[in-house]
Amino acid sequence: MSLTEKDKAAVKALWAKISKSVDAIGAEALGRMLLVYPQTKTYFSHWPDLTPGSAPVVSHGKQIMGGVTEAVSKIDNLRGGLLELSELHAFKLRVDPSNFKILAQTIMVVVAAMFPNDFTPEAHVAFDKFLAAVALGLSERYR
Ligand code: HNI
Repeated sequence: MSLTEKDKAAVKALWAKISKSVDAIGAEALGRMLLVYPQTKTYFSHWPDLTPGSAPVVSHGKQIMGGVTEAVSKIDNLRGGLLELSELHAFKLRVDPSNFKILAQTIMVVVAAMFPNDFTPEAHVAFDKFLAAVALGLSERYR
């Protein structure tokens, strides 16, 4: 299920339209992840407030989307390009990789809700494949 050149072009085109809003997308997607899939809260129990819109959720949402932005720039080599982040999540943070799919899903929901006109079926399928490839890249160091 690797990304075709067409998929890559569609992801970059979508990104050009939404990238100015990545901080808001990240905050909303992370807030939704913690609310809708409360099992994910276990990794953030050291934060004072895990509710959507709280300061740590907003600031960490930015960080996560910084990682996704980096992934867009490394779209030709996601398995090699995300090794450091993978290492961090695998060995330091010990995040179960199944959670990457959960966050991918909430990111897509938020992009669809915020950018209904840009989130065409073609953009959707390409972005879904891209986020699955990011999840795979982030899982690389677990094996
Ligand atoms: Ni994730 C820290 C990127 C998914 C739990 N994460 C980061 C950082 C980046 C990042 C960047 C900051 C790194 C640093 O400090 O150097 N995370 C990403 C990306 C994805 C992702 C790109 C998926 C698209 N992380 C997840 C998921 C979980 C997660 C799904 C758990 C459910 N991440 C964490 C935790 C931290 C973290 C926990 C440390 C946060 C803190 O403040 O302690």
